[in-house]
Amino acid sequence: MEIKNNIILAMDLINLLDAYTVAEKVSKYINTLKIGYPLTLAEGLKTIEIFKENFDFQIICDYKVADIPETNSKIANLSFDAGADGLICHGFVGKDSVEACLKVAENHGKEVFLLTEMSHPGAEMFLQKSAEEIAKMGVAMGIKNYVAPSTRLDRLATIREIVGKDSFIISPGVGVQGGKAKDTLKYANGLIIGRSIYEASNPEIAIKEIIESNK
Ligand code: OMP
Repeated sequence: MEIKNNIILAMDLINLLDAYTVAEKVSKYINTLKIGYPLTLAEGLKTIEIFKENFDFQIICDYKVADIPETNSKIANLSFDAGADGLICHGFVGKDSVEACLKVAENHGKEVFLLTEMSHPGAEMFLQKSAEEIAKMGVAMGIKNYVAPSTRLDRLATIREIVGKDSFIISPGVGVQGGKAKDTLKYANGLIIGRSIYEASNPEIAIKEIIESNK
């Protein structure tokens, strides 16, 4: 996936009009939106089509899919049928559940992003202990795309080492959660950024500043 200016906007506003207004302000600078539960539960799967058709954005659906294989397949089919170009899936549920997402993605000619370790403090309690194994499982399964945290660069570096230089890592946590854009891009191919952009008084200036700071 080609990510313009290495920025994926996490569109976690819960009102379509507000989200649309932000998208209009930043669409010159980016080509990828991440849509998750907040906007989907508030406004429905139709939001995917709206952003694809009106802006030509690629859409990564962040449903952190984490269920039994049968249910994962249904979620993946609904996401890709709605127009998703990528889908974020949890790895801790194990190989069969991830395989289910992968199979549906392949049938649609779309992509799975495997979530290894999360960016928030609570990830240290349980998920961090399995993150390296999750990344290794992804490699063994032939997965090319990963999500790993910008808030712990040592962990991001370790995950990069495991998945290899040719894999594609997108990294959340830049901005409000404390991660730094330029440092993160030493290890990641793309930054997932939400509030620092959509809550800014001027999202266009905010995104331009992030782009400048990456140089
Ligand atoms: P901000 O913290 O507002 O920049 O948003 C970060 C976005 O990345 C949100 O949509 C989170 O749900 C998402 N995210 C994380 O913050 N941490 C993770 O470990 C994984 C994700 C994700 O999968 O996108």
